[in-house]
This record gives sequence, C-alpha cells and structure tokens, in this order.
Amino acid sequence: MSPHITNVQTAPIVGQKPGTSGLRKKTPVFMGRHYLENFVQSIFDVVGAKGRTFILGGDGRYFNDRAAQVILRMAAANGAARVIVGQGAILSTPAASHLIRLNQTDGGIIMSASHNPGGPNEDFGVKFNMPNGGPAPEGVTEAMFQRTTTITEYKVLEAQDVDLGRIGRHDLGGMIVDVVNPVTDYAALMEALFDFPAIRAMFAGGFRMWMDSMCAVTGPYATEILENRLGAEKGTCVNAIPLPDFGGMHPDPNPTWAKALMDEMFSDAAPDFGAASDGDGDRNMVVGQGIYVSPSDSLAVLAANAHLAPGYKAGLKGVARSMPTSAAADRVADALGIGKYETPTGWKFFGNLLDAGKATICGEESFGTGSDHVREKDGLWAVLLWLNILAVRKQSVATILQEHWAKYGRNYYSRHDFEAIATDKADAMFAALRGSLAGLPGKAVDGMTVQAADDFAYADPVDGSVSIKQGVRVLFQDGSRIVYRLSGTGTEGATLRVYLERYAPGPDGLEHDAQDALAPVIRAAHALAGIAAYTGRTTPDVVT
Ligand code: VG1
Ligand code: CO
Repeated sequence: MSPHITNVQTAPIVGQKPGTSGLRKKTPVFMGRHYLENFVQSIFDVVGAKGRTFILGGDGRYFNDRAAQVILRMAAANGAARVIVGQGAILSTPAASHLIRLNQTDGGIIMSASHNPGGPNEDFGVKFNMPNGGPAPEGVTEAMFQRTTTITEYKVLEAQDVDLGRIGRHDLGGMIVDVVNPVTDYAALMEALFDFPAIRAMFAGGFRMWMDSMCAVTGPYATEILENRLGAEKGTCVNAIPLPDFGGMHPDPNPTWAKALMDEMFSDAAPDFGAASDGDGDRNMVVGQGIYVSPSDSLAVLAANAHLAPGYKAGLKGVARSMPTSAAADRVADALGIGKYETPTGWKFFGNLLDAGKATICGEESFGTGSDHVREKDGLWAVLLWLNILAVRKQSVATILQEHWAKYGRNYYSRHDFEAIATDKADAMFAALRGSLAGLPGKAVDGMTVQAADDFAYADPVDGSVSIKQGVRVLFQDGSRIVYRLSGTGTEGATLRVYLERYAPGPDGLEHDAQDALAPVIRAAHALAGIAAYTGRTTPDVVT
C-alpha cells in the first residue's frame, strides 16, 4: 500500500525570519495553523529533501516531541531517504552538529530556542544546520525566509507517530527513521579529545565540582560523561533531567540566571569548580572557588592552555572571536604567533574559518566557546577542556586566571542587557547613534577621547561574503571600547546589548572588580547613545 501524501494548501505567514541562530517565536505562534509546517517546507524547498539524509533532535522543551513528529512526516512526504533522530527527539546542539558530520548527512534540523525559557507560553525555535555541521549561513537563511513569503503548499504524510522512545530502525512511509542514543557518539568524541585518565585521577583525588544543566538538554550528557565515565561523585550534576518547561528556569548560564551556582561557588562550602550550560547545550559558564570567569577570559585561557589536552597537543591554527568579545584572546594569539580573527556575532560566521583550517578555537562573550571538533559552540567541551587544564596544571581556577592576567594584562569586560524595549524606541536610538558616528572621533567623554567609531561590517576571508550593520563600536584613545547591538534571538520587543571593555596592562589588572574598573566606560556608553532618553532605562536587566 503506498503511503498517502497530502499537499496542504497554505499561504505565507509573515514574521518567519530566522535571526542570529534560526527561527524563534512564542510557542503558541509555532503551534499555530501552518506555522511550523510553512517554515519546515521552506527549509526543504531551499536545501532539497529528495533522497537526502538528515539529523533531527532538540533541547526537549515543550512542543519538541510533537514538532519532531511533524518534521518527520514532512521529511517523508518530501522524499527524504533517512532521518537519524535522538531518542525522545533529544539532541544537544553540539551533539547534533557532531552527528551531521559523523554520518556525513545532508544537514540537520535542531528544535531549540536555546537560552530562551520553554513552556506553553514561552519560546520555541527551529534551526537548520548544513552538511558541515554548522548553522546555515545568511544566504541560506535569507532564501528560507524569502520562500516563506511565497509558499502556497506543503507536503505531509498521513501516518501515525514514530515511536521515538525505541532505539533502532523504523519505517515511515518508505523513509528510514533511525532512533539513536543522543549521548553515545558525542561522549566518544569527548573521550578522544581530552585526557580522561588525568581528569578521572583528579576526581578520584577528591576534586569536587557542581555542574548545573538548568533542567535543559545537557543533563544526560553531563551525567554520563562526568559521573559515569570520569567518576565525579554522584550528585555532581544538578538539574540534570531535561524538562519541557526547564523547571521554570531560564536556561541562560550567566550569574543572573544561574544564581544558585554562583551562591554555591562563593560560599564556604564551595567545590573546586562550577559550571552551567544553556537550553541546547552549546554554551557554558565556568566558575572557580570564589571567582567568576568572564567568557572572554575563558576563551583566552582555553586558547593559551589547549595544548595540554591530547586533541590539541599539536597547537592551534588560529583563534577567532566575535567582534563584541574582548581582545583578551587576541593577546594569546599574538603571543603564540598564530592567526586571530574577528567575526560578527553568531556561530555561523566561524564555520568558514574552521572549515578552511584558519582557526581551531572560537568564542563569543555570550558564554560560547568551541573548536573545530564540531561546527557549533559546545558547552560541555569547554567544561571538559577546563577540567583537563586543571588536572594537568594542578592549580585553582583563581591561580590560573591570576597568572594569565599577570602575563597578558587584563581586559576588564562586561555586557549590559536592556530587555523588552519597545522596538520603535530601540530603532530610534540606533538611528541617532549611527547618525552621530562621523562626528565622534576627537570627542571627549568622561575623561576619555574617542579615537574611532563605526558600524561593524565583515568581509568573510574565505568566501568574500559581506555582512553589514553588525554592531556600532566606539573605540577610545586609551584602548577602551563600547559596542552597541540589538539582539537577534529575543522574541519580545528589542534587547539592547552594550558591551564594555577596558584594558589594564600588568599587575594593575589583578585588583579591581570589573564593574568598578569599567565605571567611566559605562557612563560614556549611556552618554553617547542617550540610552535613558530614548528607552527610559537607566540600569540594565542583566549584567554579565
Ligand atoms: C545571542 C548571543 C550570541 C549567540 C546567540 C546564539 O545572540 O549574543 O553571541 O551566538 O545568542 O546563541 P543575540 O543576537 O541575542 O545577541 V544560542 O546559545 O542562543 O544558540
Ligand atoms: Co544555546
């Protein structure tokens, strides 16, 4: 009996424009009539589905399971040959990236809104990753968006749900569905990169850690790798069961949202090391006993010490960072005599550099670090590289940071987020700011003088593609810097991100709290953009 495929008549639905990493909307919007289907059909129309193999999985948030069934039925109706799905429709973003590469598939669909809360009235998201395992580049997401504006029908198979709880091979209207353990291949990759015996010995010697998966997708990965394979004591992994609403948590690993971890690490009973990861497992926050590691510093420390891990013992080809990330990693690249690259925000910009062998390690100030082992940022990878470094150097996180700053100087750094601003107000502020740029050089603000100001544009050194308007940056003569950007991942109004940086060479860098050290830069940031006048906000919602 031939399977029955329905061509459902539909019409374009406005607002299906993928942002920094895929399409994110409120869950009820995604669950609305034709919404998910239109976007998925647009993906297949752009990348082609006939005879293809894809990876499918998500971060387990509300609607993850049902969306997976819809995507499978549509893949079958569009003629895909095979889909490899994580058991329970679960896959972390880095694990999905790895499976795409390992199985040499034609790409993958990841269901996630990353750090955005999940639940019936929270956020849902869908992103497409390319055959290299990385997020679709702008040209592809733009084509998908254009397709959503002209779509008139989508294809779906009439069939029952596939039992995604059962590992093994299933048939869906002639398409193969392979349900796999979401952790196994990823854990093997980690074991190949890092010195597991050294880390195991460290745990056996009484080293204690707190790994907070924030009720999101990292839990099963962290439990298997840290507790089962590396012998960390039971209970090291907390909030380790993925829940559809993330237990009401906001799975964004930063000092504000991972407050329980911060409190623990600054308490008398603090373990040696703490870490948290985000909704889809691609980000990490790392905390030492009584010391917070800023993501920009984490990238620099990882780059400087990566050779201590077996997977990187041959050294790094280069280090890439997003433009708003501090220049701390650049100093390491200079010292190592390797290439350094500055890209726009979003992991998709690192893909070409990694594929071309120009960079080995990449990072963003937003708690994302990763390497050429996959084409996504990877939260647990960063945690394991830190553990590997701690196991070899046998020093505390605080000592490692202090030695780093003593050698390279310190880039004081902070990001201030102003959330849910009315879009028109944010746009007006940026229009005025952009209009003022030409007049800024030479201007004195709060004891500092502006040296240069521009709107960051990036020409990809590999394929030459150009991305404009990637953030307004103001550079001062003393090396301080302010960057202004609007978030591309929010789903409510606009989120203004202000990135603040100040460099202190030498030992001076060891003494201050970052917010204190940055005080003049923060005042200048408010003065230059008129944040209060345009948005009515004087203090940020989140400081990282
Ligand atoms: C944010 C971060 C950015 C990151 C992106 C996706 O984007 O700032 O660095 O790449 O999230 O990360 P935006 O446009 O809101 O600033 V994730 O963990 O959501 O896949
Ligand atoms: Co994420």
